[in-house]
Formats: sequence, structure tokens, C-alpha cells
Amino acid sequence: MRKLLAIVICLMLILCACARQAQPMEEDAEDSLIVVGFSQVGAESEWRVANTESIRSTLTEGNGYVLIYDDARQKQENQIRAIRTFIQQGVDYILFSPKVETGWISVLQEAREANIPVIVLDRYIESEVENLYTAYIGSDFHKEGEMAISWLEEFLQREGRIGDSLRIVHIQGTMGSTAQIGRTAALEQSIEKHPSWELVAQECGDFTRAKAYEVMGSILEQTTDIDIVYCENDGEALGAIAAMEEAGLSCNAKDGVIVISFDATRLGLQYCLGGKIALNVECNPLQGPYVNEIIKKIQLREPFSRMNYIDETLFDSFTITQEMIDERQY
Ligand code: GYE
Repeated sequence: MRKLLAIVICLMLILCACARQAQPMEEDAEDSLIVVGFSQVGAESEWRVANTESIRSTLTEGNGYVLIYDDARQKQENQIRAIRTFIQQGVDYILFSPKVETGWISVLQEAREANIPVIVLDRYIESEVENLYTAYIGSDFHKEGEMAISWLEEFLQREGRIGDSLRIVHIQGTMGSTAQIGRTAALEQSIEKHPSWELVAQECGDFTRAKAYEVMGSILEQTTDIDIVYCENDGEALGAIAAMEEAGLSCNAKDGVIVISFDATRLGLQYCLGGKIALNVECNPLQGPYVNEIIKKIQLREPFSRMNYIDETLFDSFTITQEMIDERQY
């Protein structure tokens, strides 16, 4: 009996020691998670929703992260407030998509003083102050605009219309955002290059379907003599098309209004397949894997690129197929 009691006591001591052992291990596991504060612009478009989903589905606990997400609801002051909160929380990394390019120097200097690496996502920040951020991941928006103009020039050339007088409506994205700045510059440079191209209206659609519908409706009250509508994202293109069709205009590249769009979301590509959007330039929102790769390299003190541009393509209403759309991830 004594022997049995001795064995039981030994077993209990071993179990207690194991439990104590297990406790620090669980705490270590908690400590090894990388805490990322993510300030997102908002949820203004299908593109933005896909971008958020890519970050959320990549920076998961299973991949070694704790993600703190903040939706700024299109207000820069909300982003600045969120970044300050991340700094107070002592996160390991700050990730944000700047609504506009300016106004970030002060808060990013605070992040630098707190030794928190900042990764800028999607849109860019304009600053002459060096080292305000550790890495940038996004698109070359001016190149996207140039891709659109090159396609338009080739199309008009094939149609024998390159020298025609063309009346262009321009629906811009959120003013001061990198996507708007780059895509606008490409169009404005092309109008300089083609004297017979005329910009009959230029309004901000703020990357939303509702705003584009509203401003296009106002333009159509002034004129329906329109050859090309250049929209800076799919949401705007869908809003502008709805307004044009209500005004009796047909949107198609062959004998109607040529509609150009950006993002190449599934919804935008369905309109392309239907011929209502003539050209859709891809803007890839699936940036989560790029963020994960850079953070893991920083953690391992491995070299990484500071500027990371994502390769993109384009689709037009003459060559797109349903199979191509079905293969898309967003
Ligand atoms: O084109 C638009 C979103 O910054 C590239 O913002 C992004 C743009 C995108 O609202 O759909």
C-alpha cells in the first residue's frame, strides 16, 4: 500500500512539473505572434473589399499574426488616429493604405520614434522626408493609365478613327490619392498628345458607383455628345454606364460610347464581357501575400525590396471570356 501511495505522489509531482512546463510554452507561443495594426481606407469599392479580405486571410494567427484592423471610413483623420493608437498599443508593425498622398509626416515620425516599422499598402505617400516607411506594396498607377491609353490608341488606329475629333468625359477617383493622380496624368498627357481629343468634362466620382452616377447624370444634362468615358475604377464605370443608359446612350466600343475602367473586378469584367466596358485595366488587390513575405523577411533580417510593384494586365470586350472571369480570385 505504501509503495502504491509513493508511486501516486511521484506521478502527481511529475504532472505538476509538466503543467508548469506547459504554461511557459503557451506564453511563448503567444509572445511569438507578430502584432500588425492595419488602417484601411474604407469599403468604397469591390476592389477595396478584396484588398481587405486578402490582408485578413493572410495575416492570420495560423500564419503567426495578431491583426488589429481599423476601417477609416474614408477619413484621413481616422487613419491618423488609428495609427496613433497602434503606436500606443506597441504593435510590431503598422500597415496602412493612405487615403491621400499628403498629411502623414507627423504621425509617421511618431511611429519611427517608437521604432515601429511602417508598410505602406496600395496607395503611396508623398514626402521629402526620408525613411518614413520601411516598404511599399502597390501598383504603378501611371503605368496603368498608360496601358489604357495605348490600348485606346491601337483600337482607334484599327478603326481608322485615331485622328477623329473625340469628346472625352473623365470621372476621377478620390482626389489626391495615388491611383487618381497616376491614372489622371496618363489621360491628360494623351489629350496633350492628340489635338483632336477634347476633354468635355472632368468630375470626381470618388471611386464610388453612386457618386459617378450622380456626376455623370449632371454631365449628361449638359451634353450627350460623348465618344469616350474614362472612369478610374469599376464602381465609377458602372455608375456612369447606368446614367448614360438612362439618357438613351449605348455603351460599346463598336458604335457607342467607349468606356474605359480600372480594377478588373469580376463585376467590372462581366460588363466587359457584355461589351459595356470596352477596356478594363487590372489593379491587383491581392496584396496580403506580399505583406506576409516582407514581414517574414524583416523578422529574419533577410534582404527585401523597399518598393514592391505588382504586375498587372488588361482585358477588353473583344477578347475576354467567361472562363477568364471564372478563374479570377476577386
Ligand atoms: O482602383 C479603387 C479603390 O487605391 C487602387 O481605390 C486603389 C483604388 C481602386 O477604391 O477601386
